[in-house]
Amino acid sequence: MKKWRQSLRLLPLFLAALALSGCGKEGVSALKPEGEVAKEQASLMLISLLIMIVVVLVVGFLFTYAMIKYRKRPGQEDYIPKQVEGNTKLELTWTIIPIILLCILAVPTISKTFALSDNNTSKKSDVLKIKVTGHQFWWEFEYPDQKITTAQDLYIPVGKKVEFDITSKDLIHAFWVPALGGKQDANPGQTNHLWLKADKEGTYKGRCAELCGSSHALMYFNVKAVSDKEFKHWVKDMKAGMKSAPDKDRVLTASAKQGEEVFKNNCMSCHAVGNKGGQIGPNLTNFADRDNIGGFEKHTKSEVKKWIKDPESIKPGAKMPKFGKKLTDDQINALADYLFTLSVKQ
Ligand code: HEC
Ligand SMILES: [Cu+2]
Repeated sequence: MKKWRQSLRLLPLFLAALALSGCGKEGVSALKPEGEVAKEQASLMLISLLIMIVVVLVVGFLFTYAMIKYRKRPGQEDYIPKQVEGNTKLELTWTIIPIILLCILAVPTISKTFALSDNNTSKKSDVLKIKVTGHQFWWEFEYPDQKITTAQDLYIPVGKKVEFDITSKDLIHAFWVPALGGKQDANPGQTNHLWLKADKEGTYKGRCAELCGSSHALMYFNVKAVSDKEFKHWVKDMKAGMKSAPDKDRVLTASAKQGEEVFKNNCMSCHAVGNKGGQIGPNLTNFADRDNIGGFEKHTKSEVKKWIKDPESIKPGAKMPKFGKKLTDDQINALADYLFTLSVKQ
């Protein structure tokens, strides 16, 4: 019985460990840094954590010592230890020590805060510029020098400094890629700066870090860090895709062809494929190459059909109308077939 109770006491610890390991798995963890900025930020967290641990230990020790040493003992109920209020030495000690600790914290924190948000220190040819725009509830990525626009999946080359100019179309969002660093507010009518660098190839989850409405918690995006060669390839493919899509050189099945027509008539007011179409929704030029729908949902035809019929069944509050009543199942099947031809991979 006693043993059982003892193990029950470990339950909160076990649950906490489980929850934390869950964070890591999603790829949303600032404690597993994979780039220069995230590493610097993690080291700042470590410094403050170490200082706090030392303070807690010292104060805890003194507190316990005083409690035991000056506890009420039988026969000494009226004993009052020597009173030391106004002791200059003690007052100075516990004023100066925290000041020193705060200085140890402040110097690296302030200098790194400036260094990590400075976008204009490197040679222009050494950096990649990306304009990020937050929308309810998705992310738009523009590569001004490459003349590419995409959404949801952000491609960056490994080892290169990527400078972000961050803004918003509607209300305040915040751009955050925990494993690479951040975060930075995305405010309408204003541009904020942040740079990141990925050390390793891989896909890192990004997300919105500012409560912005019903699907704030689903405002994910994927950062795909690829080799420099692969990145150049992607830029070339994307540029070609931006120019020729939607109708050139694409061999489509009958169903995808029908889907293309339905798309032109119903969707292009909001969605661009290539550089033709509206800018209200995500650019879909490379939709078939994405990892997710809406940044988080499984990227399958059946999910896309569900999305077209009723986007809010997947992402509550999504600013895309339902097409479940307007279009027939046949048309929606055709649309899904068409959307899955939208790849720039050669
Ligand atoms: C009124 C504008 C509007 C119209 C019309 C519209 N959409 Fe959308 N669509 C959006 C917005 C906004 C989003 C982003 C929603 C989000 O993720 O929060 C979106 C997202 C999508 C996505 C997910 C993209 C991604 O990469 O995650 C797909 C696929 C899509 N729309 C397909 C369509 C199709 C097919 C049609 C036509 C039947 C259509 N849309 C019509 C506004 C529109
Ligand atoms: Cu947001």
